[in-house]
Amino acid sequence: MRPPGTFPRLFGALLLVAGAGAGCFAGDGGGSRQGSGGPAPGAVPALGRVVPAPASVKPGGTLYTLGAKAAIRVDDSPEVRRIGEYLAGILRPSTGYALPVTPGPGTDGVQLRLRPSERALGEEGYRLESSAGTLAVTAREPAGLFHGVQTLRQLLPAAVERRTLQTGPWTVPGGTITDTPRYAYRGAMLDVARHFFTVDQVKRYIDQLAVYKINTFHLHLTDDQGWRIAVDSWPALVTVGGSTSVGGGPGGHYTKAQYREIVDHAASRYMEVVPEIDLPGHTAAVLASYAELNCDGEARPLYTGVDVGFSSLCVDKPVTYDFVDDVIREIAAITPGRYLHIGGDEADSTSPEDYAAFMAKAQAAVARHGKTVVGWHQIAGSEMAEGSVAQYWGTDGTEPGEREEVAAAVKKGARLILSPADRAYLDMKYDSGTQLGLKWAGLVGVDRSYDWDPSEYLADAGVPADAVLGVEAPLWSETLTTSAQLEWMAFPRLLGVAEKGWSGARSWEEYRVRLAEQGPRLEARGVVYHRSPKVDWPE
Ligand code: IFG
Repeated sequence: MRPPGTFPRLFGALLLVAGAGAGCFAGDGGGSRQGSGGPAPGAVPALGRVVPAPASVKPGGTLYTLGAKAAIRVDDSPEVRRIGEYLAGILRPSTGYALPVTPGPGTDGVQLRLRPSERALGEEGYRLESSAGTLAVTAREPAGLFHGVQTLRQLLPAAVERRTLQTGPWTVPGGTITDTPRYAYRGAMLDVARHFFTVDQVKRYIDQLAVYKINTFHLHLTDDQGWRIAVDSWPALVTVGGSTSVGGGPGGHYTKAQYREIVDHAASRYMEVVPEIDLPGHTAAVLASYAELNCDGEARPLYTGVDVGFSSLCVDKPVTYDFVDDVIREIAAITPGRYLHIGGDEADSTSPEDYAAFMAKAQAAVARHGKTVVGWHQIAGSEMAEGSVAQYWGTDGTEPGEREEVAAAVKKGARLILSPADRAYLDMKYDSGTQLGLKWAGLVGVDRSYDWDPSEYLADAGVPADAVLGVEAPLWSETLTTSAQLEWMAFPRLLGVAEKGWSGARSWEEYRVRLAEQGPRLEARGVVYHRSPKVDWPE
């Protein structure tokens, strides 16, 4: 349980004044120039200076230079053409080149080609070939082409990311990259309940995640302080439950059309949206919206603090299950993805027996409406539905018993998403100077955030590597209200979690050289990021 407290309004004023420059939210004065050793930049071949690290990098041959007359040559399919236009949208403003997206054959210019016969590339893999006369990205599936485009943009000079005309030359190191992901689930979560973020703010975050091959976007839509998604059968959830936020500021919510806009935008970046309706705890906004959902029939006041664990739906009332089924039915109907997250965390005001009974019914509702259950790992304390997924958010200090409960669920077939709070929680303070964020899981610097191996992480509890679907980086918003604040907390640690998901575990000393090169690229894209003193950021 985290200490009580409210979101000091001071932050809003301070941070507005500070603006969006990197390092403006830190007490540590931003990055330092001197490094602490580690391999010289030369140790990472130019072709391999990509995050996440590609599976296979074979530098060689001559570099490719993008010329003013180049075309982007694509298969004659709407989806590949759209990926071509996405790439053109990145390259045209900075190069000033026309870069027509041209369907049909032709090997000059940049090629984006689907090769269904390339089975080894799988759902998301790609091959990138660069030489004097060729720059080609090939993949078995469109998602692979899209990920290959993210690698291509990182191999071009950082200035290519700017939206104004830059001087070239626009070169790509020579060689071949063959790349496939280690894990199928590579996620990032945004808490829009503690503080609301608009559709455009969410789309901006999605676009930043796509650069690092994140493929799952978990939207934490409901919590004690706010219900953020319209439900036709229970309208007061947003008119009352969505009317405020942490600190008592303005609330907000998505209409179904706006939620669909987010889902479609994520899909255009090959990201699956996982909506979370946190139950039976974290439900103060629900209990304030509908008197009948309270055991005593009395509506509760809206809650704008930051405590957790004090709320629970009324497990004994049949109307609770009408509510649960209605909500799950309506959210499932507007969610094309496979998963529906039902939370299950910090239900400290629900007895274990009631929790198990509630979770059995809630999971049945998810299955009834055609989705696969995801829950925070406390769900392992109930009978987990067939094929369901537990999202582990423990820390190095988590009780062995809790880890064993998760391992027992895995033995019965549950799968895991790993989000260790003292590694992957992007709302943890970087260091003692960090003004934003929380520290209940400890201070999480960029190096500590990178210091774990998903395949081994729960091995001592008996969890085999193949039980891990992947990783996810949650960003909780108790202390965050603007995109600049989200970005400063998320970047650069998100890059390390994305690498865990795509590349698996690698050495910090090698990674920190590649991470340093991402600084100018983040800056060129206008992303606010923490210039951690643990990284030798270039000038
Ligand atoms: N734990 C709570 C979140 C949020 C978080 C902030 C989970 C699963 C602490 N539950 O993380 O609601 O308050 O770091």
